[in-house]
Amino acid sequence: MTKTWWKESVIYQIYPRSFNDSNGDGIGDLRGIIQKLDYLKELGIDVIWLSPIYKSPNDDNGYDISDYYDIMEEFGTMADFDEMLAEIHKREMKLVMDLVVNHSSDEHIWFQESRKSKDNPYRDYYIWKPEKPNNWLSFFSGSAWQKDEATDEYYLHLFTKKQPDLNWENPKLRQEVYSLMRFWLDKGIDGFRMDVIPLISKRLDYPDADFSDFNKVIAEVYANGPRVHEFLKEMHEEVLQHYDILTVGEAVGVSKEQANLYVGEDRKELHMIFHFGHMFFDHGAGGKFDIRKWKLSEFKEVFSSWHHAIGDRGWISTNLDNHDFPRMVSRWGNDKEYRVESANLLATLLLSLRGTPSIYQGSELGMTNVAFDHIEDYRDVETMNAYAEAKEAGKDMDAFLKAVHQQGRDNVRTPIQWDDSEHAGFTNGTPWIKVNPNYKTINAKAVLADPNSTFYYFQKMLKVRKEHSTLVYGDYELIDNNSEEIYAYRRWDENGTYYIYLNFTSDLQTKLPMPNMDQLELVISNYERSSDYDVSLRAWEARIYKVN
Ligand code: ISL
Ligand code: CA
Repeated sequence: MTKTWWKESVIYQIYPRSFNDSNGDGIGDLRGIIQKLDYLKELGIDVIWLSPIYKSPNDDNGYDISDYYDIMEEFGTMADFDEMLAEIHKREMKLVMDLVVNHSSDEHIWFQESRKSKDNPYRDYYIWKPEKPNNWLSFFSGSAWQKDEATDEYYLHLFTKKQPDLNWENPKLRQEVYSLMRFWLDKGIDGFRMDVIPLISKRLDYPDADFSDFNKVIAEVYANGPRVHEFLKEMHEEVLQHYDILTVGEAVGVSKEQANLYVGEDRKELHMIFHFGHMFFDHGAGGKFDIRKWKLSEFKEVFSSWHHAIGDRGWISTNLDNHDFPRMVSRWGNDKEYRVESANLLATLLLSLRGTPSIYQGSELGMTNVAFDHIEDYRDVETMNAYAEAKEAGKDMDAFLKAVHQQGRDNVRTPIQWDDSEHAGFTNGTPWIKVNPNYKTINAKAVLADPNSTFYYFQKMLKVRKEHSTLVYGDYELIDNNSEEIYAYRRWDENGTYYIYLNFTSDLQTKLPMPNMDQLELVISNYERSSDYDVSLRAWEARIYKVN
């Protein structure tokens, strides 16, 4: 297996709107990021993935771009950007930008032109049909086709109607994309996270889909279209191969069997993908707000089977949350009495699997989901649309709000809790979305003052990954497949063998599948070690051993 910096790096995702506000307008910004770079350096991450900062009317918080060559006004200026990039590089960290090119904003000049007339030179930058060709639905509720008055035709939008899909069949459009990518790469950025990249090639027969299971439609109809690999190879040839960068595709709808078609080293497409194995698996047939219970054995199976499916041929990136999914500690851990322990256990998992880990902002603080009482306090377009749809359908709205508390995207978009002052020190003004009321106890000031905090555990675990390259490159084997309490696995290569034990319950676990104890040296644990507990695991205890 080839060894390279982007396999050894750890990514930290910044959602700029919610990170740090430097000028009191209630919105996080680039200068706010600059102020916190020393904090990130101290944590020990290598690469910052920045959610979109391009000019945008913010229908979907920047995932609707109206100018790929400019910075969103609320976030700052190009000069701020250049300074931020220089400051990141000065600290020997790297910057990966979000590339959102499945769709643009309807306010992009291309779409403004495109919608004017059928013979406009930009008409073919988007996908227009005289009639709705099928029953496709948007990810964010309602039809995926929107009628536009000027020409009386329909355009495709897989996300909101302010996010028209770009027409990748058009070679001119593809060249535009490659040009804008070069613009940012020539500025010196270190790579791209590619938004919904498996969706760029559409099935040109536009078949009807069966929406009794939306995630199945994504996988079987929207993603992995006939020309997707041709387009990615062209992008690699034209742009990517000329730079020493990290590329990671958001692989919505990509199965583990298809994954190496995107990331196989011989394929010359992407370096790695974020997979959705665990991200959708608690969704019922009715989608994310129709929650299904999961078992630990299923969770383990996701990571095991993805590891084996990719094998030594390709690479993946792993995350346990991001700006679209609930807080990791609330989703996979216990965000009440074992919040700190379980956040640390999840960090142990994330940082001891093969694949480039990505930590979402605030995880290192042990930040949790939020439960606003009123729908008016929510901001996310997905949540708002789904709420309106549920109401229209006469659903039980109290139950729906409860589902939002568990699954809504705003769970991870509340402002970062920097201290216990008003609005958690995020802003001097009024934040664009309310802070989580638990900021008085959960905040950066508090964790930095407490040697036993999540922050210092994450920091320590980041060091462990750096110092033990087996955790990066080694092979992986699950130990006790069937346990619904313990996640245990072995990592090994020519440099050593490691055993990782994670107790995913709030009870003491005594039946550990342990090899000979006196050969084992403890590398890290999220509890103070006490010899009594060598063969048992306390609530949410995590331990890594090295075999001597
Ligand atoms: O948010 C989700 C769960 O409901 C996902 O289905 C999400 O829509 C999907 O992963 C695509 O996400 C990406 O593209 C969207 C944007 O809203 C997300 O924030 C982004 O990560 C459209 O650009
Ligand atoms: Ca601001």
